Amino acid sequence: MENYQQAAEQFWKDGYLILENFFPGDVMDEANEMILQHFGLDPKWEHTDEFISKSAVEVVPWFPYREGNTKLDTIDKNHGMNAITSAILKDGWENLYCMAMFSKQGSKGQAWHQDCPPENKLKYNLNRLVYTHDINEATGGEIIIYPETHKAGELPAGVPDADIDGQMMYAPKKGTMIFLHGHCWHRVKPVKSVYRISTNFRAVPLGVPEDITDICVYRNMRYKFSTSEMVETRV
Ligand SMILES: O=C(O)CCC(=O)C(=O)O
Ligand SMILES: [Fe+2]
Repeated sequence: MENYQQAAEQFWKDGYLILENFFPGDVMDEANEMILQHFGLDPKWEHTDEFISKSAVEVVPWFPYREGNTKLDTIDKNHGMNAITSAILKDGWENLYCMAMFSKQGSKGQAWHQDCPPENKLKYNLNRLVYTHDINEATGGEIIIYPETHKAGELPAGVPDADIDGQMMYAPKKGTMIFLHGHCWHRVKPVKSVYRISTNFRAVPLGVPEDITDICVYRNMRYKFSTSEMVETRV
């Protein structure tokens, strides 16, 4: 997309922006293969059993750069992706981390959440999600987003993965890129295919602390990943 300004306006209106065919197929295939080799088809859960059962989140994260693996640089340094990021985060931004996510067949996906607490509107993460393989009705694992909720405050308490009127469902194809505000309510549908991979090149506006995504807001709790504890129960 040449018109970065228009892209940024769309993002700030909706809380997200979906760009299809953003990355070439061969770049996606190579990235997907590399990530799949890391995980295999049956990786161990990273999180505690309590978290998995309570949160209705079944996803295993991997941070390749923390291991000195720079094989995703073609994506990380993509000019268009970073130019749109600069248009969205006008006052400057920096990379937070790159996180590949794996969900195995039959897993629940991810329940409704906000990636970080919404109380301070200036403190948030920007998800830059890249899909390295097709997601469709057969594979499951669609992403559901509730438009404009980056301005709506806290995700209401309730059933963790129940439909909410007004939600929008998307099945990103290989090469799709989604910019998504961390306060915007979102979830991932259960996975029917052999695996589901997505990769998040997370960024933050300048001045946002690097532990911004440590506490995640679900409909039934707030969870702190660094200490593996439920810091709030919600009813
Ligand atoms: O994998 C996806 O489609 C969304 C993952 C997600 O919720 C996130 O990275 O914050
Ligand atoms: Fe998320």
